[in-house]
Amino acid sequence: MNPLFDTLTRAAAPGDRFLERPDGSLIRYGDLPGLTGRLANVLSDQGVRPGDRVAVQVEKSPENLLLYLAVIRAGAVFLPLNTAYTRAELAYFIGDAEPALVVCDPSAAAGIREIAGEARVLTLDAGGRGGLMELAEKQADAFETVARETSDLAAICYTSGTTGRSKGAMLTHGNLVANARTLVDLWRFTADDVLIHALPIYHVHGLFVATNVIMAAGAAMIFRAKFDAAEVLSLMPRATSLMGVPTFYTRLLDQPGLTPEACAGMRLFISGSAPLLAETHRAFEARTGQRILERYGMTETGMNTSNPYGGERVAGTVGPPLPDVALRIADPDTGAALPAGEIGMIEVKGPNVFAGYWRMPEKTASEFRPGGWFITGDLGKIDEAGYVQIVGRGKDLIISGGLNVYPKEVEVEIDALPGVVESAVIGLPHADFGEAVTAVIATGGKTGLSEETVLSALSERLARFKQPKRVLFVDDLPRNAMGKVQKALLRETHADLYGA
Ligand code: MLC
Ligand code: AMP
Repeated sequence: MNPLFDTLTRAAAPGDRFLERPDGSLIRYGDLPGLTGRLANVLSDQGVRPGDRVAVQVEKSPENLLLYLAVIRAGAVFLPLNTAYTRAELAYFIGDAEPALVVCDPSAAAGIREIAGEARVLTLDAGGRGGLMELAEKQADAFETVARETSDLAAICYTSGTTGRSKGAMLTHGNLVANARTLVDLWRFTADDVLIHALPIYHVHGLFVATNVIMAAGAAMIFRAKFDAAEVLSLMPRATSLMGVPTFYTRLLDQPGLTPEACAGMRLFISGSAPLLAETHRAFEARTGQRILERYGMTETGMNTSNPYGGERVAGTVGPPLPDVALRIADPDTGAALPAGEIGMIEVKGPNVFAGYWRMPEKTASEFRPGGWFITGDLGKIDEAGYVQIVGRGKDLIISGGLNVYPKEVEVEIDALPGVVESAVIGLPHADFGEAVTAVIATGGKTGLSEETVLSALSERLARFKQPKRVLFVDDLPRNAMGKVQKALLRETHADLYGA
């Protein structure tokens, strides 16, 4: 038994559609044993053994997804990496995870070989071609699926941390299977569904929520390399569902063609990864007659709460906990459970909760309370109807277009630049990305440092989405009586910077 591979590949009949490529050609569920078998044979030939990590930084393609399935089938651990990560960032991930194999874009291969250490390096390009697929073509279809326990690791997904050091969240077969099955039932996915898949597959939303749920239901997806609002709108008549970050929905609202008729065949629009403004929820309903279903999760836990399919989907809330997830609101300092209606730390427990941070037992221990409650870092409350409302973040986190940016990571890079006394990185309201990363730099009254110099210095060091959209200069940063930088004041002062 291989819990995750079996769950993903056994729900459909062999002739059922799995994935429609941009050129209209299809992969059917019956093609998967051969396609993943060949890739799993390559992995085995390359020396990838059960439990080994396979790090993958490639453009989104159906072959990228097949590689994910092959890694799981071979009993190895899938380690997806955002394509925006720079070489400096990659060096850390590879050093920390010690993968047996790294699969990357051909344009990055030479650089990655320099930092790959013992790992083998294979290539896969945006068109699904490269060294990996050339080797796969020479392989046999047959591969004996490696048996795994539910407690075995299926994936490691890196998330940034408050300290600026990324942590690898270890997700087990059991975590991913439990969450996929729960969501299939809750959101009523069946083999008749067709999902427009326009999210990246290097983060849990596009990889586990979208792909795993669709496959566990034996449903189909229309697969696109990236989100394009006009294209997604044009696909709706052939689809039943869409999963996206709030930016998808604000960009769809800018499309004049977004009408009730255009979405008449769609039964479900799901949003998550960042707060969906109640205003967006209402505007979308006014334009389409459909209420977006908002859910809440994170890399470490998969999905925790969801607005109901049948019941009331309440704007500005993320709904009740999933049926198999226990959720409580606790005092952030003491961990004592708080009564309904009070604001505190959201803590969760359930089969979805990860197995800890890779090689960081102390960090793992500090994120759990006695009794096994995982501290999410999100602040919220539960209303009388049992719906969870997220009211803020205990963690100093910016979410831009559904991607997390920890200010510390950006500040460390800025502070290292000549002429910088110190910096504060904050998220400011932005109409497209929800929040925009913004740097406020103290120069101590000296001049000479420009926005361009700072941005160009950061471009080699940080992924594009982490780089500030604007850089502001001040003589000194505002501090409170305790000497702490007043980020709230900076956010207030510059709230209108992007006119959102
Ligand atoms: C792209 N850019 C971003 C950005 N995405 N900047 C800040 N934040 C982002 N999210 C940069 C580009 O590099 C480009 O830089 C410029 O902004 C404009 O790009 P664009 O063409 O408009 O962006 P686009 O490619 O359309 O991407 C926007 C997006 C994408 C929102 C569609 O970021 C996206 O798909 N986000 C989803 C992320 C996701 O999957 N999150 C889930 C994490 S899991 P330049 O060089 O042109 O200036 C999770 C758990 C859970 O959170 O609960 O789900
Ligand atoms: P990540 O580390 O990328 O998995 O991001 C997880 C974080 O995204 C959570 O801890 C929340 O802060 C945020 N998040 C996810 N879904 C929602 C949502 N529906 N509303 C508000 N915040 C969300």
